[in-house]
Amino acid sequence: MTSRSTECRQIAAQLTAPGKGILAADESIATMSSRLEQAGVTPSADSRRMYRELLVTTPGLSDGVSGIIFCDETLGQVLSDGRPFAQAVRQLGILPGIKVDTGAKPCPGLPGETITEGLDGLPARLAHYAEIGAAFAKWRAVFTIADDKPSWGSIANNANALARYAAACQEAGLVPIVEPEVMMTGSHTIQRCAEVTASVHAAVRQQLSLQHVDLAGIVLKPNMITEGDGSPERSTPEQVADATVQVLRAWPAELAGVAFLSGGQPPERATANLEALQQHQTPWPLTFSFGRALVSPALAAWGGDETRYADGQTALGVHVAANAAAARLRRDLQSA
Ligand code: 5MM
Repeated sequence: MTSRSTECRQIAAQLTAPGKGILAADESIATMSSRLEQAGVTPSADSRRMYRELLVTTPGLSDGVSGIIFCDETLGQVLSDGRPFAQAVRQLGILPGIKVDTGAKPCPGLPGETITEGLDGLPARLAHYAEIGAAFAKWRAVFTIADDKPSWGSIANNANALARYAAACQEAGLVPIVEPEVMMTGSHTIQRCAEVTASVHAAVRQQLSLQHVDLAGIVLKPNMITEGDGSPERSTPEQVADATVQVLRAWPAELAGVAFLSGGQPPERATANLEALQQHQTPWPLTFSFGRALVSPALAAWGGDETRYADGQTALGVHVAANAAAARLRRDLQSA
């Protein structure tokens, strides 16, 4: 094993350490600007920087957060005290990560489906991010469920890109977070979500193997298995956990860990599902890599008002603590 593989394995284990999870604060400029605008904040490079500073300076953040995913803009910015974001979070004992895909773009030949781009020039970009302090990276592939979707073409294209990204990351000494997201959008059943997610994961596993990616040096970031957000059903946390673990069981034991995305679930539902997941014995740790389920309450509580800065941080702290407690349940159960 090379020293880079050993390093990747150590970082992946650190990211999924017991009782800790990942904060996804890597919204693209367009997404972040529109979320700030909805919260009443004028979007600009500085308001995005201020908002990310609010997040990373939340008291006690490192008690429940092992890593934070940033976007390129934030990694090039500094806190009010002049420290670059990567340096500031490392000083807290939190690993900085970087979203390296350049977004899900319409896929020629597959109307209504996307291919996540960003492979061109990736090794040079990864080397730069490693040099400025990043420890891990993230790439998100997006799959939408409809009667005829996702197509096999979309699954094959995106699985191949995810695996090529993962291999490039490990060569650069960065841990790849591999995120195949089957969207909650739609009126599909929980069974259909399970079938689609299982097919996507099978293709991703095959491509990771073809690209010689070391599974002990990656973190898988999947969706939980739920019905669509337009479905009249509402599965219980136990049903979600059962269905999710059943799909995940196809992953080998050497996988370093699983850190779920929240996918637009209300924060309390995402946390309840994470709690229920801990009741299952699995060979890999199960934790969170939530974006909206952690930051939406903080953004709403702050709203760009400096007198409510502490309210934003309190809201983030409360949600981090709840999810870290959920992720810690598993160890408590095992030692009981
Ligand atoms: C934070 O949002 C991430 C970036 O999204 P865009 O590039 O589309 O702006 C996103 O990849 C996020 O990390 C995952 O979707 C998980 O976030 P949620 O909110 O689903 O937990």
